[in-house]
Amino acid sequence: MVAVEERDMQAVGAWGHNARLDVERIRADFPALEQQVYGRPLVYLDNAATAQKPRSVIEAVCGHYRRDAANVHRAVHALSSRATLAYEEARDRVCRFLNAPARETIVFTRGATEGINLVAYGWGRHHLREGDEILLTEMEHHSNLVPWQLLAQATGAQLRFLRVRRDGTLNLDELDTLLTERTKLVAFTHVSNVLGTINPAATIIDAAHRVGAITLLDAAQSVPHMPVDVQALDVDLLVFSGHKLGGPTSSGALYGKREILESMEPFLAGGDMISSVWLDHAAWNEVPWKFEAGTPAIAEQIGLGAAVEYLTSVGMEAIHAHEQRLTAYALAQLQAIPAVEIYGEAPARAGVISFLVAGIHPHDLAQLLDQEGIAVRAGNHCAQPLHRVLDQVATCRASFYLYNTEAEVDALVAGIRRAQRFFGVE
Ligand code: 7TS
Repeated sequence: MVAVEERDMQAVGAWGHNARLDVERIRADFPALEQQVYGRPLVYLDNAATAQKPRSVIEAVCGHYRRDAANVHRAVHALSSRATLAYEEARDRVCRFLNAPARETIVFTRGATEGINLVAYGWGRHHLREGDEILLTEMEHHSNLVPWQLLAQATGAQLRFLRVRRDGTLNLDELDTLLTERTKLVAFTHVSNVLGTINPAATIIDAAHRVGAITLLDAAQSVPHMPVDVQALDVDLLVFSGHKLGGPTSSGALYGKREILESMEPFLAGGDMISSVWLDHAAWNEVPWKFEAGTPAIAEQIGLGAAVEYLTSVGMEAIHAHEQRLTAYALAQLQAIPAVEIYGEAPARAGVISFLVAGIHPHDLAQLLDQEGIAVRAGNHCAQPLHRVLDQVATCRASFYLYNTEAEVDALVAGIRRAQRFFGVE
C-alpha cells in the first residue's frame, strides 16, 4: 500500500497560515467585480472556468499595445527590445512563482491544453512504443485524457486508470498494481475541477519514479490557488493556464525538467524555434524557444507575468487559507439544505463544489441563479468519464477565488432556496 507523504498533508492544513485577506481591498483591484448583472451585484462563482483580471494585468496588456507593440527576439529597435525584455521577464516571474530551477525550464504555451498536447506530441511520439503504458485517473479533464488517447492510437501504448472512490479521492491502493516497468508516464490532475479533491501529488510522483516513469501534473486548478513548488514535488512536467489565475486567455506555461525538455522533439515548427535552416533540414533553437514557434502570445504572456506578481504580492498561502475557510463555510451552508447533494468529500479539498439540488435540473438552476447575478457553471465540466462514475450527466458547480466572500456564498444559498420555491420542490 502507498502511504500518503508528509509533503502532501500540507494541502489539508492550509500551510498553517492565519493572516486574513483584506478581501474588500482585493475586490477593488478587479474592475469586473464592480458591475451589476440584471440589476444585481455580480456574484462570480465560476472561477474554475476562468478568473477575473486584476487592474495590473489589464494595464500590463494595454501598456504593451500602447507603447511596445513589436515582435520579440527579432529586431534591434527600441520597441522590439522593450517587448522582448518584458516577455522574457514574464518567464522569470513564472519561474520564481513555481520555484523552478532555471528560466529555461519554463515554456510559454497558450494554456494547460496546449502544454499537454505539446508533451503528448513532442515527448510521447518519440519515447513510447507498443506495450508501453500511460497511467491516468478517472477524474481527468478531457484535456488530460484525449491527447493521450490520440498518442495511444499513434504509438500502440496502452492507457491505464486510477479509479475514483466514492468520497472523491483516488484509490491509491491500486498504485502498486497499476505501476509496473511498462509504465512510462503518469499524468494526473493536481486538483479535480469537479470534485475539488487535492490529490497527493508528491506521493504519486514518487511512486511513479520508483518504476522509472516520468510524471506530468495538470496544475490548471492548483497553481492559481495554492503554493506549488515544482522542485519540492520533484515533478517532471507541469502545465497550467494563465487565464485561471487572473492572467489573459491564451497565456500559460509548461514547466519541464531540462533533460526531459531537451529529449523532446518540437511540437510546432516555424520561426524562432530554429538555430539554422537549410532548404532540406533545420537545427533547433535552445530550450525553451525550441517549443515557441512563430510569433508568440506576447501581450498575453506579459499579462501572465503581471498576474503571478499580483498573486505573489497577496501571498499564495494566504489565498489558499482564504479559499479553505470559504469552502468550509460553503460546504456547511449547502449541507444544511437537505435536497442538496454534494459530489466529493475528500479531506484535502479545494474551493470547487459540484452539487445537485433534488428536483431541479442543473442547467435550470444555473439559469435561475444567473437571473440574480450569480454566475455558476452547469454541465459535465469537460469531465464526462468522471460524471459517468458519479452516475450523473451534469452537475452544478460553484468555484471560488481570492476575491469571493461569505456574503456571496450566502447569496448562492439564498438563490438555491428561491429556485426550490420556484420549482415547488422545497
Ligand atoms: N485541466 C483542468 C484540471 C482544467 O480544469 C482545465 C479547464 C483544463 C485542464 C484545460 O484548461 P485550458 O485553459 O487549457 O482550457 N477547466 C475548465 C473548467 O473546469 N471549466 O471550464 C474550463
